[in-house]
Amino acid sequence: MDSRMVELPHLLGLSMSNQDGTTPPVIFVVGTAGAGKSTLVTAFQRWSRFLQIDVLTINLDPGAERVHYDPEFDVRDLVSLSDVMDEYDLGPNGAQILAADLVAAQALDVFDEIDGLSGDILVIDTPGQVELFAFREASSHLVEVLGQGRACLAFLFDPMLSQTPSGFVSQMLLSSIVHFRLGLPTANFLSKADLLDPEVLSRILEWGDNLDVLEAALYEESAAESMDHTKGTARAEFAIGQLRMMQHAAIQPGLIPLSSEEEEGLADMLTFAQTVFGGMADIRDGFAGDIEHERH
Ligand SMILES: Nc1nc2c(ncn2[C@@H]2O[C@H](COP(=O)(O)OP(=O)(O)OP(=O)(O)O)[C@@H](O)[C@H]2O)c(=O)[nH]1
Ligand SMILES: [Mg+2]
Repeated sequence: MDSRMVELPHLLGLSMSNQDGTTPPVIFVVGTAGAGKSTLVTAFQRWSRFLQIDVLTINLDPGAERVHYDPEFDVRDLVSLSDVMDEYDLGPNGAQILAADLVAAQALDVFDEIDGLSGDILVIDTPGQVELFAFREASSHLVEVLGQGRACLAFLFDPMLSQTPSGFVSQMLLSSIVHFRLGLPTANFLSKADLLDPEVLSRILEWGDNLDVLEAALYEESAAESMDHTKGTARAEFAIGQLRMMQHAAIQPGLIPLSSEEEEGLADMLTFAQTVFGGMADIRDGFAGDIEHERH
């Protein structure tokens, strides 16, 4: 679908509003399958409600088995993955792609469901396959319609994949590709941080902060993995070349630890959206102390 043909909701006079009449920021939660996206939406909604922040949520994953948060709109009401598989005789992957396109074709109907609602922030859960969300033209359309020009991305790094330097770099690359595809401000979070030993956690965070340390770790990993040292070095050099390019483009992961289990990093996610788009002044003033307390 050509996004230039899309009639944007604000042009149609539709809009969601905040308590102060402005459009609330929208956070799309993205990451590889099982990275903890849906659990984060649940934890964020629970945590925010406790702080009396009015969080609206949407489920955009037609393949979700269970949803534990309380969505304003659930895409499964519009498209069921098993119906798509039956009707079009597709396997689960083909059905995901078609389902995403079917949903995007009805983006304005999705928007109708949330139009007129008021809330402080909208958090959107996305399908497991991040490449499906990032690479389909359909997703750009949804982001445009639902994001209303106030959207950002929370990209979740999988904690298990992040433990090796090459796994970590792969996720940095994936995050920057998603950022590049959707063109939205992106913050990177290290998901399920509670599962990592403190030393492992601080090593990963250091990789996120200091490319030189990551570079040394990559060389070490390549040398240890490969009997053929030239091959190992070539792989490390490829990764480092990519890193330098990202550094040059000022794309730094600046990884933020996050745990839905322990409600860690949720304030950082809120702060990120506020920093990018402003707004929520009353809430920030009223609850800054609590949020600050939560962060330490
Ligand atoms: N310990 C711990 N486990 C978590 C955390 N967040 C998620 N999990 C677990 O990780 C698994 C996957 O979480 P989901 O929230 O379903 O991940 P998802 O990214 O939505 O997965 P898909 O939608 O299937 O791609 C579940 O078993 C969660 O209980 C966390 O912060 N800490
Ligand atoms: Mg999910």
